Amino acid sequence: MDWYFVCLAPKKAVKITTFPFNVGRDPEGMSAVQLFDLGMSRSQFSLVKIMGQVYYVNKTQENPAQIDGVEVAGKAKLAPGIHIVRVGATTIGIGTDYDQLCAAVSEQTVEYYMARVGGRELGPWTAAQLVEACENGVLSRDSKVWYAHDSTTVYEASELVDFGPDPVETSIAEQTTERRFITVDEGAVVELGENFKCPYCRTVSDIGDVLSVSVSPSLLGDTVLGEGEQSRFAPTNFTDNGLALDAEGGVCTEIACPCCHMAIPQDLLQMDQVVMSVVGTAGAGKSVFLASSIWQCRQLLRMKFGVGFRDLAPTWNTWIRAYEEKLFFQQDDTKLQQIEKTDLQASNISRSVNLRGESVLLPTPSYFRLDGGKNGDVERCMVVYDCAGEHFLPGADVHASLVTLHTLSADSILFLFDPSADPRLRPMLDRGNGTASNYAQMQDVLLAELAAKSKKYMGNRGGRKLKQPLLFAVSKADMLRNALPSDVELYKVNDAGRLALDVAALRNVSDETESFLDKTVPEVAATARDISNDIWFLPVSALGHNPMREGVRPCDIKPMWAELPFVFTLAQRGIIPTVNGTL
Ligand SMILES: Nc1nc2c(ncn2[C@@H]2O[C@H](COP(=O)(O)OP(=O)(O)OP(=O)(O)O)[C@@H](O)[C@H]2O)c(=O)[nH]1
Ligand SMILES: [Mg+2]
Ligand SMILES: [Zn+2]
Repeated sequence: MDWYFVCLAPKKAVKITTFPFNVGRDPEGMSAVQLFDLGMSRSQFSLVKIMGQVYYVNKTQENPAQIDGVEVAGKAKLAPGIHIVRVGATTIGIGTDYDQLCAAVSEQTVEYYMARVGGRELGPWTAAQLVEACENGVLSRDSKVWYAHDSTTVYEASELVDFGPDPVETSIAEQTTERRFITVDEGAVVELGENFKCPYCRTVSDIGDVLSVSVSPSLLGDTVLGEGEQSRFAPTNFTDNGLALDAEGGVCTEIACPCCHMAIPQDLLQMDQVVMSVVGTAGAGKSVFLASSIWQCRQLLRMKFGVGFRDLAPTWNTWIRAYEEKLFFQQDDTKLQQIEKTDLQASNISRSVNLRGESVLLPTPSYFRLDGGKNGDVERCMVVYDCAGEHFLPGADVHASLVTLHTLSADSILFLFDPSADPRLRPMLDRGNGTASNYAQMQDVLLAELAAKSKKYMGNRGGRKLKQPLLFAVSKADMLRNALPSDVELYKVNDAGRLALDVAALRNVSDETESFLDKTVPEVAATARDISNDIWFLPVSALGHNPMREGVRPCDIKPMWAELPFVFTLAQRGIIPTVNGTL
């Protein structure tokens, strides 16, 4: 009897010839299927055969599966016939009758899709709507399509929908006009035909559609960015070495997003992005934490883990540089320094543009180049955003303000929970000599709002769950030093003699922190668990002590695990090694 694995979104059909057969985001072994579903673990489940019987074995505690409508956290016997397995946002058919399996899965698959046609994003569509759009010509074979919850992997429509046999190849090579871009230093040429995601408006575009930024003074004024900016244009004339020429013959080296017209670092087009979003109510410590953690990453990541962490190019990272300078780079480090409260319209971390006749606020991230890593071959761009706490309040709609949209598709979300803003924790705080205080705020509302937005805008059919890991950090943990774990060694040398993240030790820290929160602020911990299957509770302190209301003296700053959320994110992506378990 043969067993089959069928999945329609993404389209995969496998006759299983070798057991165990492994499924996950990054499964092991030769007999395996990889599914890029963030609601799944790297190693989600295995099908094993014991004495002729096939069993489903869930390999992770985090994401239970539903098999034929019943939740399975461990093992289940699969009788011959057909079974529908739902895990993450993916629907899978496993069984012995291939045709019946395909029919059953297509009935069950209600995954949502987005598509891009003529510069516009369409969707979310169900699988049936996607097929319809292909049949009635809205989408063509090579239209770009992606899952609403994961726009980092973009497919051509023909990879997901059956368009019938390939048409006869026509010679299109002669018609295509050659376009290429060269980096400013005339280094690597960026290949066309690939996609990139704009870090400002989050639109996925073909690299070939990227605009150039004019340089000639007479071409000042842009339709989207306003009078003060050079116009953006689709280049048709180039210098011999491939640089675009503007209408006045000026040689242009800068490029811009075809949708929001924001200038984009050229290097970004050649690199995979790792997006980190920091979320928290006003005064939770986001800006201070970013300053401290990025400063720590610059110092520690190469030294400890062999991962280079530096500005992609200093021109792009003005706000984070200014934050870091305040806290860590002062001539007189005994003078009080203050990072200003981030304003809703703050011009350092956001910018207003005119998109399709509507005024919209876009975030301006900082970019970091990561290199080296576990096998020495990593080159990624870490994209980091800061926001004002008020941006996350219910009603701050993502359509008018795209400043928080990155959170929904970020690779990891760092939620900073401020113990000094919860009246129940205040009596327990050890404030030392510091006088800084914060207003009482309902912080779990923000988490619930985040999950609701994720559902609304990302087509998260699974309900309230986020798709990416949630790092629930108790910020300002210096004030809870006696109640939360702090003196734990989280980095350990692995068998290869390299420093690695100790997953078991991290799990202990997380469990201890979680049980403290369960005892003191139970509904906050419960809301966090409610919206995430992959959640870690970490105590962090950007400053290591409680500062004065008027500011902090740089010489007093002793960060505690400030780099940890970054180390975690890089370890989860295989860039930093792990010991005692996997993430
Ligand atoms: N005890 C202690 N206090 C901190 C720490 N980090 C920040 N704070 C305090 O928290 C205040 C607010 O920090 P910010 O980083 O400005 O908060 P934010 O989340 O960026 O706030 P918005 O910009 O309003 O959204 C600081 O001025 C400090 O007084 C820390 O590690 N320990
Ligand atoms: Mg701030
Ligand atoms: Zn854009």
